Amino acid sequence: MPTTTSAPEEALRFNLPYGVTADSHLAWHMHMLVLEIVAIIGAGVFAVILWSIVRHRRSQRPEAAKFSGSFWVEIAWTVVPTLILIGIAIPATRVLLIENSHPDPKVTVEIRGSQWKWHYHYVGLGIDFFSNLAAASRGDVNPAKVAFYLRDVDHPLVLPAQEDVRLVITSDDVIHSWWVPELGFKRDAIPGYINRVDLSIERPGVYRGQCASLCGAGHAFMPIVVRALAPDQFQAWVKDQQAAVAARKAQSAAPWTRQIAMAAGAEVFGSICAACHQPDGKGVPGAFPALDGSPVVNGPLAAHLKIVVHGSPRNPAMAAWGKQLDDRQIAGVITYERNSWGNHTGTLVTPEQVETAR
Ligand code: HEC
Ligand SMILES: [Cu+2]
Repeated sequence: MPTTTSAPEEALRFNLPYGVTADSHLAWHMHMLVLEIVAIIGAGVFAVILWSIVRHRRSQRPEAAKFSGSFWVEIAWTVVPTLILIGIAIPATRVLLIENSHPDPKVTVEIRGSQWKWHYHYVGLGIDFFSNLAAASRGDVNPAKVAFYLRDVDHPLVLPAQEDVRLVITSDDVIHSWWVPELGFKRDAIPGYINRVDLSIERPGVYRGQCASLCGAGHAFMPIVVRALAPDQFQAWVKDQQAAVAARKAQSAAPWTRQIAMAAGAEVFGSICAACHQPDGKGVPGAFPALDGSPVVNGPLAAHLKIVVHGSPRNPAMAAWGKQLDDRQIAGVITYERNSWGNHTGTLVTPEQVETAR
């Protein structure tokens, strides 16, 4: 089985994608082999059916022949399918063995699925972020006017091309599935269980996929975007990210002001909460309550802190964000909610208040 980098002629629009990893090419060739065998068998079976219909039509042979049993037919229809299955099993096993033998990776990324976003953690690099549905696909928009409607994210998974990469995949809540067709695999993200995939992407580019396991109301809203960069560009990206992390650390030592709280809150709200409560805070009637004008948001702080930190006891969609966000992020987002849209409580929530509420 050859593993060339460019798609052969047969890789037409409606076929399985030829992909950009060795595994996807192996899977593609396996798929073509089986497709050819199946096509030949199909043609043979239909030829016999057609021939029988024509040959034994009523005007030719009204009387059916009466016989039973045939030693050689029994032998043939046992032996021939067995040989076909063995003929498929040998190359298929070879592909599986090749796919499971990989060198140690240069980069390892831990992927966690959660309702309804992906969390990427670059092991040992100190880089960590959530990947959410892009804002342009949210709310009441015209899909025809949005490039990559429901197929774009705010922060793509950035990986080096031409280098060995390991992905370890798990979930924080229900079963999700991480699937980018051009990478040639799909792996379930299962809570309490870690699935591993090793890959090397042949060339830089943007590869898109989505969650492939029905995981609740927001299943269609957790796409995947992989941006593969040339190795030196990837190193530059890692440096940038690490500098940003350092800058954020330095900033978190700065005094907590209303301006800083609102900025931190706007970022958290836009990347996480807006998916359900909508960017304008109006929610989705019947599914997600409006925060604009909400009695909780405009009422006593304790109850507001409680639902954001510990989640809703009635509806698991409103998760315990205390587990995913730090004190400054939660203080920020609550301050933001209490002072945005039509809400003018004037409250400035501090990280210390969040810590006490945990
Ligand atoms: C996956 C959807 C989802 C996301 C994301 C989400 N929420 Fe909620 N939220 C809900 C639902 C559903 C309720 C109603 C819960 C109930 O009925 O008890 C709710 C209720 C609330 C309430 C109470 C509002 C009221 O009037 O009862 C607040 C405040 C709130 N959410 C804040 C947030 C914040 C802050 C974030 C982001 C950190 C967030 N939510 C993210 C689904 C979501
Ligand atoms: Cu999912």
